[in-house]
Amino acid sequence: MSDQFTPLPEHKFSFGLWTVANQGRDPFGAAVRPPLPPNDAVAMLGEAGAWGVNLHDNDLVPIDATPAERDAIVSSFKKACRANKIVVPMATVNLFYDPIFRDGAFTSNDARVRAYAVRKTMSAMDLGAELGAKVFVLWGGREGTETDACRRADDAVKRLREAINFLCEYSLDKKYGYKFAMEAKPNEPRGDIYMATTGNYLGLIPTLAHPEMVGVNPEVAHETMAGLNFVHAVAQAWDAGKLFHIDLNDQVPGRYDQDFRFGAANPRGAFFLVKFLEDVGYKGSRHFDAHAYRTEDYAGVKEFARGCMRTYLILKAAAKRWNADKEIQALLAENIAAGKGAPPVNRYSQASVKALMGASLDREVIATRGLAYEKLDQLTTEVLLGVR
Ligand code: GLT
Ligand code: MN
Ligand code: MN
Repeated sequence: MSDQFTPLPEHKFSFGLWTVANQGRDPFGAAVRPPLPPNDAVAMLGEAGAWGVNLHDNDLVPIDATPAERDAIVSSFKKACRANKIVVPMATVNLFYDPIFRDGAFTSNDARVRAYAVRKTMSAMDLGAELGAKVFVLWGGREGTETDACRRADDAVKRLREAINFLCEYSLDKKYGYKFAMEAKPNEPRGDIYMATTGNYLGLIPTLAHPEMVGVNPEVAHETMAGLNFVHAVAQAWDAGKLFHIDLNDQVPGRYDQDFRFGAANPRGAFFLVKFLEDVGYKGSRHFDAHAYRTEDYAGVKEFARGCMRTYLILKAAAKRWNADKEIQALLAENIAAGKGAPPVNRYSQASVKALMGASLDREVIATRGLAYEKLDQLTTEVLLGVR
């Protein structure tokens, strides 16, 4: 049955191969689902109505595959994508699973590890380019510490910068046209990760050799783990022209890395996020980096994938109602109108200083007027709960 919340290619919903094929392993328990081969995962995504699939190199090609094995896997995967009308908008590299990365990849003290990590990333870029990916995500999950005795933290930052610069040159050299999207996380699997928040990356990017090629991939769960407001991080990235990708999922603050279905934990936060992305006209993938509960079989995984997309579209419809709500818009407009006639401070000049100094700005009067945010918030709740 299709309704107004049925996903379409134009919605650009994508999933990581590692998300739907996740077998439900956790630090305390074994896999609860049998392996799902990549081609079957693509078929499932096609049935669920997704548009794209994203992958790490080793989600598709085992780390020890021979070149001939690699080529056979890739050509059969391409066929599966075509047959299921699924594209590969983003690729990434696994720099966290293999024991060689136990003390980091690009930031490791061991130059052999750094070299291996850069070379592995170059191969992953080749793979992504072959599949049509234009965005390359780098998640530095192991780029961190348990003890800061191991290295000076600014050495780690320097090494990270060198690696990103090297990889930008490789993309230029090969004419891959990649945009790199850097993904932050505060901790897990390391005690502390160097690039803890999206803001950290927004600070690093201008120091790179090719800042125009590098942006961010903020993840709901990761900023939430850091106790931060996700929409604010996304908004700053957007304002900087750096929102190259986004990882949608959900997370309760103060818990383990949950990667819940989008909107499962904090539908209100998800609403403001969807409203932001739709209001500003974000054109990139709506990528779900989430896992089905460990209680599920693959029928449940498919429900999980459908749920992520359906919730996004329900919230998008709610955002449209919110924007069209006369009472909500009137409250917002009244707050803006209250400041009418104030001297502008958007550009400095002798005239603007003179106007500013001469203006009457009565702080007591200004602070007296209630802002009606209680009403605004209640109306938002009513939109969200479907009674407006
Ligand atoms: C890993 C992590 C995610 C990253 C992926 C990209 S892999 O599952 O938890 O947040 O986006 O490397
Ligand atoms: Mn992620
Ligand atoms: Mn995550």
